[in-house]
Amino acid sequence: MAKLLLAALCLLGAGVLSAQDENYLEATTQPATGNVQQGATQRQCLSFAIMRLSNFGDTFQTVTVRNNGTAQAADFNQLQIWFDANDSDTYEPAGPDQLVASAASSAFPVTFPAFNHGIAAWSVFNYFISVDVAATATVGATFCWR
Ligand SMILES: [Ca+2]
Repeated sequence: MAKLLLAALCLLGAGVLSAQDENYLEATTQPATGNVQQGATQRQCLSFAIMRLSNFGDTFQTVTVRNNGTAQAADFNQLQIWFDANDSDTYEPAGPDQLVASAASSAFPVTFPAFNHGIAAWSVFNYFISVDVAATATVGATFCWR
């Protein structure tokens, strides 16, 4: 009976491996702490990667951003998601990195409107999130992204 159970577990394990179809969020990172001028646009504030473990592609469709700092909706105009199109791990909004979606300012957490960005099979796609700081942002307000 023990041998039969072991064989059954091995088959179950093989089945799980062959049916692998998952996405993983790799560690998020923030730029070094520093000051940002009022009215600054497209300032990188967060980066993350999605690792796709599957023989099939998938579609990335939403992001929700939280702020553990003191900045409020009036302190920024919009957030944007950028795809690291040249896989350089460097934020290059002037090109070749590509704008994926924009979210207008609102109270945190900010959820981006639905978008569709294809992720290839067996890949790691890097993304950046940028902020447009309001010209009238509160001096001393902080962004601490999650
Ligand atoms: Ca890049």
